[in-house]
Amino acid sequence: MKHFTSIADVNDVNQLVEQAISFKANAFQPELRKGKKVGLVFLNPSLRTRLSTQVAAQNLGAEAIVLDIGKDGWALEFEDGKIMNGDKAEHIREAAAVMGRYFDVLGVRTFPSLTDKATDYSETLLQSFLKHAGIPVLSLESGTRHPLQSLADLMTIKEHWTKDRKPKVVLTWAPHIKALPQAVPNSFAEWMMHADVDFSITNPEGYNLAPEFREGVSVYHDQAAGLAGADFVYVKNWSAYEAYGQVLSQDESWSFGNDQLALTNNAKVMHCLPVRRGLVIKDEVLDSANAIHLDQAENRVYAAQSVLNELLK
Ligand code: AN0
Ligand code: CP
Repeated sequence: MKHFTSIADVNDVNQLVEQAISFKANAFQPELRKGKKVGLVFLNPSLRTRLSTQVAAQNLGAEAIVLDIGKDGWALEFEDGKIMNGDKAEHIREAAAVMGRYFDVLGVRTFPSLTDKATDYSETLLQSFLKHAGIPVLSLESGTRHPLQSLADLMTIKEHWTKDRKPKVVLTWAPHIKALPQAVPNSFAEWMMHADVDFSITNPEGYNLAPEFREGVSVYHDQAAGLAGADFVYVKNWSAYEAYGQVLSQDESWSFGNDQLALTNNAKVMHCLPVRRGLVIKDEVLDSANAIHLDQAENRVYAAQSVLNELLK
């Protein structure tokens, strides 16, 4: 594996998940990637990704160094051929190349603008890092995807599923007061489309994901119909893709509570976090035995460890 920016970079998804599960049973193996250096660059906030990736690197004997580039670095210019007489002090051509000389792997978090669909969906920022760093690049969530989250999610589903039929996995939209990226739901859908599960999506009209992230997937605009018989429900807000970046609905009847849970097959309820309690998922569900969001967050360590172990080979 050369980079880790989407499922397309992975040769063997099963092997990556199995390796993550085996790291969970035996996490501290500091001889494996001893002395390697991982740079983690954040253009946006993070709790889990930042901490779990650092723990993962330590477990492998590698060192992770974090740069909050928006706060502590020079303001970056991404456009080529510009005369830089504005507020940007450094070009990505130099910034990424310099970091490429310090580290063995470079992790990057870049949220989408949610204003310019073409720029976001062509992954302009992530592509600039890929082009100029000259070392393996690890997505810590980009404009369109969050593959470390999706790997942890797949691992969590695998851990919790004991029956010998395919689980029914449903991704449901939930309300939020802000415009959030489509990266988490896009990525979850992409990984579920490759997994041995029966996958479908439920979201209000106007909230369909980009066509490439729902190809061959049933989409229900009636949440009750979508949730019927689910074994796993992944709850997430996202902003509209078609009316790009807009909040078209804040309909709290889509908040995930006991009424929704009752429609499922006693489903395990998932969320990537951070979650707004009461709005996205109700306390009655988050504090119940059905909720497995903390397992997902814990598994972020082993997902990152599995990926770093490959990228640092
Ligand atoms: C971000 C998102 O929805 O993409 C990060 C999730 C991992 N969430 C928020 O901004 C609340
Ligand atoms: N789930 C997730 O990526 O969380 P953070 O934004 O806190 O890293």
